[in-house]
Amino acid sequence: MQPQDILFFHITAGNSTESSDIPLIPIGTFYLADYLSRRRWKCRIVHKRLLEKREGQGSVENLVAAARPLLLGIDLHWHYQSRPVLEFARRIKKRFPSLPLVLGGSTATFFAEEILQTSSFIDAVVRGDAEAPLASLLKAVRSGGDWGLVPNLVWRRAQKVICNPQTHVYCEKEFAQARYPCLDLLVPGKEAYLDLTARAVIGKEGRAVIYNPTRGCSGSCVFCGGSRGAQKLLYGRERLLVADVAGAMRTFAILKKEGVDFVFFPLHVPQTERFYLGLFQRLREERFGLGARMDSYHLPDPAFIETFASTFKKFSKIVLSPDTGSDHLRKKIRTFYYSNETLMDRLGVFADAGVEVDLHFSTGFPYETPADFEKTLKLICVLKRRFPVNIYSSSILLDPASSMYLEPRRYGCVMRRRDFSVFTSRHSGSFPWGYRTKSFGERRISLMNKILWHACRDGCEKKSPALAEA
Ligand code: B12
Ligand code: SF4
Repeated sequence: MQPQDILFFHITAGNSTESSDIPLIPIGTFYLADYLSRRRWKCRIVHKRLLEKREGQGSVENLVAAARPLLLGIDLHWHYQSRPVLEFARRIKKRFPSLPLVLGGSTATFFAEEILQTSSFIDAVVRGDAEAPLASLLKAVRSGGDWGLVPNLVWRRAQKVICNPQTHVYCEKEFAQARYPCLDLLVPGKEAYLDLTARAVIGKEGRAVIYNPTRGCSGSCVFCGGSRGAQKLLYGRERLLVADVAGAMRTFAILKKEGVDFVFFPLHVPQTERFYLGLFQRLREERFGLGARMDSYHLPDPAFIETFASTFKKFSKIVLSPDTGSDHLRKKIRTFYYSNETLMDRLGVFADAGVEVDLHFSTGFPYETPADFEKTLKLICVLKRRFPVNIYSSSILLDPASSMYLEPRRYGCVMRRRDFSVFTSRHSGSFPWGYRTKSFGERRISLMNKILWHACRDGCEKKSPALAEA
């Protein structure tokens, strides 16, 4: 490895491609690497697990020693990574004591001061968007300049934690100039990462990439750490940024060159539908012939579904998250409401258009009662009988910065603890919920998750062993 100015490291929470093991690098890390490269800073993005799998124990230390970077950046975006990220940072600091370590991402942002207070081996955290702050920090490290002038930085001077003002917020102009994704910067190489992404988002081999044309969200789902309120708190973002189609086509030209055959798009909010319709038209005109998966938090309308079907290859899919089978509860806990009846009508449209659908349900929501949980199980049963859909359960683990985390009492919830140790403790794996609701304690929520998992797999065909236990 040639000398580098900054190495970005991604640390997974486990070894599988399950989303809770955080196999994927935040897409923002690619934007950071692109931003810095265009300003002539040399950087690489290292996927630690893939590197060690290919080159064995000690390869990380060898790589850092060869690259001799000015700075080492570690993403701590998903709270599930908290413990492994801290363990990794401690290990690197021990071996390279004079190398400054900087963290960033949603979770690091939320707990920035606490991380600096409790982990002496971390030198700084960048809060929120990190493009300009990292460029400014690199300059300060290289010239021995004052870290006090770096925007968004939380750092330590003589044992004291200092929070510089959070003045940098990513803007439309920067978005329009970005060249995403910079796959050539990946270590141990893009092939392994494209394949890992395919396994994580479609569950099979391929060359897949995630493309998000937005920053921010206009929704306010109570359990979500990426909602409008969380965006304001963590990133200082006042509104949703949406890319333009011309900029997006620059990304798709890169994907074509790289032989990418599958793209994952988030479609959380309805405001992005217009952008996507424009993009799909260009992809059709230029005969891209891609497969696609799209995760949607609202219910796309019939015209959108038809357009999706005519743009992407067969077996492309849309993933919906009705979350609960109770209309009443759905209305209370999330934005972009639709009823069970509308959902079932729309599933007919999906089936007619030949678009595959995955549905995700969960439990342990504030306000949820045993009757609501029953409705979820019943709806799953009906859906499995009537529609050719795949149904999955996903646990809601309390996101820091979600409104449920910030104001538990407002939602009738009680938090076990509210500090960073909730996410770094040894027990966080076995009892990760960390809260109780008015109707359910942690054990009950854990049990309901098991029942839900069985219902999603077996429908009404089999009685869940967990249900018998209950
Ligand atoms: C698109 C998306 C996905 C995509 C793409 C993920 C990816 N690879 O980035 C998919 C569907 C794969 C996904 C999966 C998951 N996601 Co998701 N996802 C989102 C969503 C909708 C948008 C994120 C985004 O694109 N942001 C824009 C990019 C450009 O910003 P960024 O990546 O954050 O990067 C910026 C900063 O974080 C920082 N930064 C990033 N890296 C680094 C590194 C350093 C060193 C520094 C200093 C700074 C820094 O600077 C960047 C640029 O300014 C958000 C909700 C939201 N509206 O934000 C949820 C969200 C981020 N996901 C979440 C979760 C929980 C998950 C999953 C664990 C499971 C799940 N519920 O789906 C998995 C984990 C998958 C994995 N890592 O392997 C939570 C995170 C809560 C938390 N704090 O832990 C969120 C907030 C909401 C939610 N509940 O879904 N997700
Ligand atoms: S879950 Fe809701 S609040 Fe969170 S990103 Fe999706 S639409 Fe926005």
